[in-house]
Amino acid sequence: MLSNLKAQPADKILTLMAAYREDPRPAKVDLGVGVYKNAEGVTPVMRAVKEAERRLVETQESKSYVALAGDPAYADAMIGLILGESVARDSIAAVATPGGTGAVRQAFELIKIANPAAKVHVSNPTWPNHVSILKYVGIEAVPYRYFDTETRGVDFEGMLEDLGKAAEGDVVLLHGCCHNPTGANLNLTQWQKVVDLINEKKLLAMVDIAYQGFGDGLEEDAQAVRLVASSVANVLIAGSCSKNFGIYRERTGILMAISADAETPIVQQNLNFLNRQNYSFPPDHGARVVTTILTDPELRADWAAELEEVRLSMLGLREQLAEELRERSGSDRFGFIAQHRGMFSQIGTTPELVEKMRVDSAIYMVSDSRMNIAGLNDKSVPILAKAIVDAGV
Ligand code: PLP
Ligand code: TYF
Repeated sequence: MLSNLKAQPADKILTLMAAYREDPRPAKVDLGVGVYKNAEGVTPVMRAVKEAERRLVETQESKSYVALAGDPAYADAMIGLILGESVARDSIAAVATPGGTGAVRQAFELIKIANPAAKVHVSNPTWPNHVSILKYVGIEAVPYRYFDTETRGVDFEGMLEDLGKAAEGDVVLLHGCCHNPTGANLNLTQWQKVVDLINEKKLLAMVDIAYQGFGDGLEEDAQAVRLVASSVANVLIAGSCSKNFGIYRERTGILMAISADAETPIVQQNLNFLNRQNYSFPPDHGARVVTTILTDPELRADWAAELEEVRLSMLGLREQLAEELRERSGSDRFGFIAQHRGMFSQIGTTPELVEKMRVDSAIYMVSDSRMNIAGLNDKSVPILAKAIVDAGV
């Protein structure tokens, strides 16, 4: 029976990660998968995470099951981090999930239960997993215009025009900050216009926030999701701790649901049900580490300080690369790299030129021309700038 199986489509980001590993060239530059790396190319365990884990090892008395929704203290801490005081706690249903991906998956499943006819409108482009999970769950993904390949900013008029065609009850999937893969983001005035449209058309807003603290700062990056959460009737939020706590492999995420027209306990019960159907109790270790950090003022301050260093290092690399490209190309056409925020920038070139940079200069960028800024350092910035200009981007 298993002989019926056919090969499944591969993830282009993970495929690239494998190709990079196999490349013997010593000067190779990995700008593929979205993992933070410091100047030495290391993805460090954050100081506060180490300390929280040490405390956990010393004090944890049991590894028994916790609860289907995960530890309530984790939900409280994450709601505080993402939503601040923007929404009353008792109107939020929340469950711990295996990573932000687990939250995305269950959000789609909740949508399928609540409204099987709903379509999910996704930015063009978006994180490839959004599209593939939607397909797998059996929900139609409808792309809306987002990235302007001329300006490398947001095609905001196109976005509004496309979202204006959504039907009542449809879902608009938005990246809370640090858009993946483009790096181009809406400003708050634009967010307000999107919120107005969502309300006017009676749509559900789904916000995926996986990079809080990587853009303009922890609070700044949460402004959009807080605006949506406090002004749209039906909101789903998929949060991830993988990047901002650097705990990728611990699989730590959260799904929140806020509804003005449903009873929170019923929504909560559905979220718990989905956890039970999919994997029963969610992973606890990463969630407990995060809770320990967020609820201890000293650890929290240390974590926020280290995260700020990470953010500023990526901003510095953006500025350095934009400047290097300005000098080498003799034009300002790469200025957008310093305007983009988060881990990624899509430079907006063809898969052929991306491939050329890989073959000629051992530069590994995703075929859609997305590069992970954190994969750079002082030495590789000039190499990349030269490769970009030599390739004729
Ligand atoms: N959503 C987006 C847009 C992402 O880029 C990621 C990537 O890591 C995630 C969600 C979820 O990541 P994870 O499942 O590792 O927490
Ligand atoms: O976009 C990225 O690179 C990260 C990591 O299937 C990632 O979000 C990439 C692909 C994938 C899961 C995570």
